[in-house]
Amino acid sequence: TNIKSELLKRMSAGIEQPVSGQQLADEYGLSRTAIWKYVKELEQEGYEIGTVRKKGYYLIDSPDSLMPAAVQQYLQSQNYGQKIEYIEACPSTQLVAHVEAQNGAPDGMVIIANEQTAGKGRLSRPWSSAAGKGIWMSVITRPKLTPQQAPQMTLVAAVAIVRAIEDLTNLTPTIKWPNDILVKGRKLTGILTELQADPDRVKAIILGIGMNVNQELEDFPEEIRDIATSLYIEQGQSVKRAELTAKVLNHLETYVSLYVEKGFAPIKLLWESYADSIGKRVKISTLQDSYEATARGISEDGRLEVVLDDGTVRGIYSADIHIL
Ligand code: BTX
Repeated sequence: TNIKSELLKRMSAGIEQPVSGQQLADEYGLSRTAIWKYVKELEQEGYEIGTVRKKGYYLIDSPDSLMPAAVQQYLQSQNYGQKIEYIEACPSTQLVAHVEAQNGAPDGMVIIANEQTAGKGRLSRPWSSAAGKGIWMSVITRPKLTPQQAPQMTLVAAVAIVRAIEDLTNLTPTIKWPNDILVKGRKLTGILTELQADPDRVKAIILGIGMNVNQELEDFPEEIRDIATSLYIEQGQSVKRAELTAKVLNHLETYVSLYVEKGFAPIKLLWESYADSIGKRVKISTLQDSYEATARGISEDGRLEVVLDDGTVRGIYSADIHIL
């Protein structure tokens, strides 16, 4: 995989700078035939590869693949994404990630599926995860945090995802507390944060990230067509999922370390700069009740602060927010 992602990275320089199989073989202590086999594997995965006689290989076209090498060629991270388990289809990557985490998966290991047949949101709501159209992944993280600090990881992830979208598109997404990333008020991405912990120590935080990338409206189930959107719908142009995945992982690693080292304050600032509900009238629905208030900001520990009509301030740990 390592060599495949290196090959992809180098071959993307195009026909002007073909990659010499001999040189790569020498660098990695392999035979030229071994390199050639990797090239054949990539062709089988849908890559179109050209050869210049006596010079080497170059990339003509790449599929919209999420296979490990496709993602890893764009990584700049230490740990995040350095180990990827790719699954063609599964019920939910969260379930796989929980088992992997229990079995000792390293910090930053990623489970990616091309399709989820039972993708889930919060409170066991369904998450539509069409084949080949989005990024459905679970990132296993092992930050040094207390269980009380875990919910803020949702906000850390939201900032990382917005930055990645800004890197690759001209869109300006907003964040709706706690876990939605919206474009023009429609849901582009959802985050599901799950925890494995002792009473005083986080063992693993599993960040489930669902991003709508190349769907057309008809790819969504009818009941969410007026609330959901994708990057393709918003900008009329498709995005290579592998590159976006890598950008999310690069930013995520940076912001998680920032959070662990400097606390929530720097994340809070970034988060608030993307937030769309601050200062607005909102309806708050929890499992117990539902009421209206004005959103004021987020607290030092990531709760949403709202001002009730009688002037009292309340900090909310978890709820669904509807902007009125
Ligand atoms: P949520 O509870 O905030 O959002 C779920 C709600 O969003 C659904 O009830 C539905 O109305 C709407 N919805 C469903 N599918 C989509 C979609 N594709 N786009 C926009 N809106 C939708 C959000 O929960 C958290 C989602 C996390 C998904 C990831 S994917 C990888 C990982 N595996 C897994 O099973 N879940 C996570």
